[in-house]
Amino acid sequence: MRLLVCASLLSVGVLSAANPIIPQPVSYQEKPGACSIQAGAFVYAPQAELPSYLKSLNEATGLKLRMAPADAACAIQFLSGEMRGSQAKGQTMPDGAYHMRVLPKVVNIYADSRSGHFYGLQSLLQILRAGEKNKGQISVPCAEIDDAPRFAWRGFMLDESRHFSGEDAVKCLLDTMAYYKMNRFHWHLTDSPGWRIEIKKYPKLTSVGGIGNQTDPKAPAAYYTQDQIRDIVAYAKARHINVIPEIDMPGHASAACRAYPEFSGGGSKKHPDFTFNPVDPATDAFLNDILKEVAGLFPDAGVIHFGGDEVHFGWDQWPELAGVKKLMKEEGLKLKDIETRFNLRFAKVINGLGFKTGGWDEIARTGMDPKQSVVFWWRHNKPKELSHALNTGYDVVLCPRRPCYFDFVQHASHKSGRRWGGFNPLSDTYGFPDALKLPVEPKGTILGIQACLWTETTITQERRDFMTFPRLLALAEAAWTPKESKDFAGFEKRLQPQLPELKARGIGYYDPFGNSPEVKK
Ligand code: TNX
Repeated sequence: MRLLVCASLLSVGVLSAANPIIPQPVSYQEKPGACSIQAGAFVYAPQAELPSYLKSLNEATGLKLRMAPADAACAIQFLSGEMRGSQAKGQTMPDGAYHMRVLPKVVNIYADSRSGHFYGLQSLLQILRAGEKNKGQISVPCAEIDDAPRFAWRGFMLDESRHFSGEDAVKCLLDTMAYYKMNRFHWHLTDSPGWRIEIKKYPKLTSVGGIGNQTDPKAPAAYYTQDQIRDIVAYAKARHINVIPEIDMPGHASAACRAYPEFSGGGSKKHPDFTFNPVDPATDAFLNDILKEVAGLFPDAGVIHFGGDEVHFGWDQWPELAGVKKLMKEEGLKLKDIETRFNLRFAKVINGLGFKTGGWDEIARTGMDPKQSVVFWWRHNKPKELSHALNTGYDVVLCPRRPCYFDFVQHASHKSGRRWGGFNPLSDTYGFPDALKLPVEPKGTILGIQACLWTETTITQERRDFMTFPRLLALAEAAWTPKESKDFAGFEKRLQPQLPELKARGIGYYDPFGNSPEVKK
């Protein structure tokens, strides 16, 4: 069905260029001639990868490709970088990089990393899907492709607290991210409306804290069990995606405080019980226990994100807490200092568990150890916070509300979703971060870019898809493709045939080329 749709698009000439790949490779050179892959042809790949590669290739082509017996002539080969010949010059190809030659009789994919072969495979899947299908074979144009990622961090954040997506939707998302070479899934698992991760030591976090969401405070408890979390982390890992958990503190904590009121630091009128108690040893012990379980569930995450955002929304009652009162009086501390002390303590806890501490850009002002932290710059209206973080030596993930927040509307006619002096059309997401002004010699590194789907206004999966796609493909290309190879008009051309593919995978989207009605809820 999927292939038929692509083939019919080809025949009406929508695909004007031979290169169908998203994200756009560093270089794609079409060569004379074509390569035909026959049904039942052989594939060579490192043994550990072969079964999953064959599965993906056969799902995409229906050609029943097979494992190659020794010395058989193969139609598709995954080889080491040095085998690409004289240009290799004994140099190891960097992580994620691959080189592909589509020759008349064989497709060779060279890489020196597992991720490089995996990304070469994704490109080949897209090439084959766009190829001409004819009587048990698929014909594709000969080509030479050189490719490597622009940024190491190509991320997407999903807010599961405001509205819960669930296991199937997350796996579908991971499949799609991998297909477009994205590699970081930032999982916002806790926030005020609901706590979504099982913690064995504190079962009420999910049995009580898991109840409710942004639109229905009585919605039945929804959360991931630890088995489900492990399963999803492994699923992501098989697709070269690293899952970064976020446990938001000391703000955005109402769900946890509903379950265990003894650890609440109070809130404000608008945000009741918004904070954890920032000065109570029992609350510290509670959060320590939680982080320890989280660390065990995400052994390869590298980063545990502890939020740290918008605490002032809900610290109105802090001065009434005995411990805070004392510190304010005896040491002259302000609420901001109390918050900073809390952050420094928990950054150390996370580092002690063997992870870097991730936090929203507020944390760059707390004096946390730059070598042990990752700052997520989100306040697009505060470019100084970005410069400050980079000049102080923090590594930064760029995810400014504009143009990276997918809860913002994407078309002028759309009514549902955020705007803030504008909105986030496809072209803005695509163009990011090329026009961003950056410090000249920053001490810290820009790790990459990330889109964030906050789900206050996305009640259904249909609407979450509508807000995510096809902007995620634009983000994927912005994160992968070097500035010099980016071209929005070319992207739009390559995007068109991807839309029916998304549909065939059961994924909804906003159609920027047609008149798709807005999905409002
Ligand atoms: C700000 S981004 C938040 C989120 C909201 C989002 C809505 C951030 C660190 N905090 O809690 O969901 O805006 O756009």
